[in-house]
Amino acid sequence: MISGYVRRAGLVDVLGTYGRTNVQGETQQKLDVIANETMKQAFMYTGRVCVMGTEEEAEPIPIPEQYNPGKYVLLHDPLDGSSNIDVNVSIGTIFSVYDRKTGSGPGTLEDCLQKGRDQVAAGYVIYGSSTVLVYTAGHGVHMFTLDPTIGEFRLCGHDIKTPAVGKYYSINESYYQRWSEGYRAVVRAFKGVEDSEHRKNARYIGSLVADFHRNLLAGGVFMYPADSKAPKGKLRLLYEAAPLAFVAQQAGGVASDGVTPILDIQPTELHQRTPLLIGSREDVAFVERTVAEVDAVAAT
Ligand code: AHM
Ligand code: MG
Repeated sequence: MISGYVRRAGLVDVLGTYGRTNVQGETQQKLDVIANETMKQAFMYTGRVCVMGTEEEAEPIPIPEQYNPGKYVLLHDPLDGSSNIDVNVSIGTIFSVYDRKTGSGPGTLEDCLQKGRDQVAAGYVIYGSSTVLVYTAGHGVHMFTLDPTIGEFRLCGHDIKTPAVGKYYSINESYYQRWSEGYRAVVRAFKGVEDSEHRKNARYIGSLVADFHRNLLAGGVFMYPADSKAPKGKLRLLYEAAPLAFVAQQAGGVASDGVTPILDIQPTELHQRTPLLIGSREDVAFVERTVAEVDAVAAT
């Protein structure tokens, strides 16, 4: 349903802002609101979910008793990268699933605040040149393309693995002045300023799902570090970083906040932010090592 809205966005009246801001103070696009309502309607009455948490709402949404709250917790970013909607750039839906912690009845915040390591499933849908679903339930990463002629998702990639070293680095380089010396050194190395040993091609769409998806398939590292303006980073742990970290891990990649694996961070808030470093194993290790070394020297 979300894919349908996104595909027709220029034709039906769903482009532009909604005239409201969400809990993080960001302007909501009409499609953000539509995607959020679609997710809520789709999962409210299934009997499988006990609580939902979404980027678009401040508090968790418990499934009321009369709709038979189920055993799963669903966290999602219904439409990530929504600032790209009006210019027809790929956007996506990210989801994360946990077993509930509370015994029965409507779920609570406690059910939502679990470590990424405990996810039972996670993935995303990317609305790109085709609509593709990528998910893991802890047994590899699988990819399906929506075939619009039959309205079904068809398997197009089984047990996907990401290269250990990638072709691409992805970061919003306009924040260079705000980064620590460590991240500046990393980006200089990727640009081949001093030597070409670590040189890579730069790719940055500004849509996390699209940047992650490209790097998953072609190999690479996506970075959204903490900086002087966003000391905790921008991206959200529970419905952006953790689900993609689970997919990355199942594909042989890795994710951290620069120091701690994303999957080991214990959340304390629904909308908690985290720096994010995610992608090919050796590339992430190189970034972590360089940042630690250079920042340690810069601190003396
Ligand atoms: P959103 O959830 O409000 O769409 O914001 C998240 C998006 C990510 O998709 C993307 O990686 C990031 O924001 C881009 O941020 P920036 O414009 O600072 O580079
Ligand atoms: Mg988002």
